[in-house]
Amino acid sequence: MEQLTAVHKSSKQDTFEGVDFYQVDDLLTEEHLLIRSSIRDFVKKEISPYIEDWAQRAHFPYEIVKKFGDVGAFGPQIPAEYGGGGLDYIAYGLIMQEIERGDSGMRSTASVQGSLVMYPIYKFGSEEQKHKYLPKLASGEMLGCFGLTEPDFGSNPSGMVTNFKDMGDHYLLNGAKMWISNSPKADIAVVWAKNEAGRIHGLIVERSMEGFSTPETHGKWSLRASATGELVFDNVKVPKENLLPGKSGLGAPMMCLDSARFGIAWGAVGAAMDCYESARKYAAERIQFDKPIGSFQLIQKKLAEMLSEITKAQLLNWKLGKMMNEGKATTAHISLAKRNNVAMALDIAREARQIHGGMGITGEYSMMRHMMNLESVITYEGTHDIHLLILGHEITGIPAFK
Ligand code: TGC
Ligand code: FAD
Repeated sequence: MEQLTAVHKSSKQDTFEGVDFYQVDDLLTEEHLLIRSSIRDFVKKEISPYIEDWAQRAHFPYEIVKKFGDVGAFGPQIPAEYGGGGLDYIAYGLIMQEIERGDSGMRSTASVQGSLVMYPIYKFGSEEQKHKYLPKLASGEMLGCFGLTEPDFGSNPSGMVTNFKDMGDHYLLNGAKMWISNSPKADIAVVWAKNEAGRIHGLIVERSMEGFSTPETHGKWSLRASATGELVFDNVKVPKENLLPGKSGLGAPMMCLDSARFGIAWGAVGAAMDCYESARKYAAERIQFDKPIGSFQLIQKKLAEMLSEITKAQLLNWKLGKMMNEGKATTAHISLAKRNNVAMALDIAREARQIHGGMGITGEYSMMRHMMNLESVITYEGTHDIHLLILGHEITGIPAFK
């Protein structure tokens, strides 16, 4: 249970200056660099000093929602006329990278809002829905969540049983969703459910609707500063104007996932950079056998491999971002980056933890928190193996998931 103690502000200074071995910054525009710098400063001021305390107490800092809105972290890729940032996908990726350097749970809050709530409303919503919800979601006046996964349908969402019936003047929604980021605090949920013909549609469900509840999931060892919960629909009357009219079928939520998985591919690099930087500094300072541990070949091997993997992932992200901007990126392209970069970040978090020895298991350093967070990141938005199967399908033309 959350303790009612005052927030403990870390006295440690966040001095992160980036990792750029291959001068990838040369590929970015002035605008990209400015955006990254402003989000980096935001993370140093609003996340780094408090995140250890929030995570230890499994506390979701609701006040961060408005702050994310103010700094432009919600829907940067959504056009400005709806309150979004009107930015390109590389800018969006950089924002996710910087936030996840702070914490994957914080990035979850931002990427769910931008890619899984604002994006479907922008892409498939009516003009009325866009004007009603998008500016408030962009500013952080409203928080949203995305309900696709069910207790019995995770990797296989097409089997979902949550359903709605046409009652003439409204829809009647029944069923349950599980593992939903932001759900306990969300004002609205974009929910995927089947109609009487078994066709999947998106519906906007508001917290105030009778029969709708969002029980919180407790006891997580991962993403502890992110609020996760269920969505329970017990004969919820949903107004007909809350159905997203623009697209039906599994392809609709899958398009949202393409955008969110792209953000995760960038976010994971942020977590990896934070772990690498911490390990590099610790290796220079920690003395064993009368020398800095960074002078030992085995430690140098770990650091060299970390930097190599981060550099490859940065280049992968930049090229994928260009392809997203040009409308050329496919689901398989995005799967490759999400799968590669999250596994890379998890490996780096584990290796960096080892470089810190016993100190690495404490909250004095960030690696253990990143490592546990990344166990969720490697599972959500398609597990590591599901992304491998998406690539296998692309290569062979044969879907192996069923
Ligand atoms: P499949 O037969 O391949 O496709 C069914 C229909 O969907 C279409 N489609 C797409 N359309 C557009 N864009 C895409 N990316 C699409 N992917 C599929 C497809 O063309 C087909 O259309 P039609 O008209 O022919 O019917 O579908 P399948 O049932 O075999 O499933 C394929 C599989 C396993 C790859 C897919 O279901 C999958 O990706 N599963 C993983 C589930 C997943 O990623 N869940 C994520 C839940 S949300 C979440 O985790 C948020 S965490 C957020 C945070 O905190 O940051
Ligand atoms: P399962 O699908 O049961 O998979 C279990 C294992 O079986 C995995 O290793 C998987 O790779 C493997 N497997 C499954 N099918 C196959 C196959 N065909 N071939 C080989 N191996 C297979 N969902 C949302 O809708 N919205 C959210 O906001 C959201 N947030 C989340 C937050 C957290 C912290 C977590 C942990 C999850 C979240 N999810 C969310 C759910 C997430 O997307 C699912 O957990 C994920 O898709 C996997 O589903 P599952 O947990 O049911 O695992």
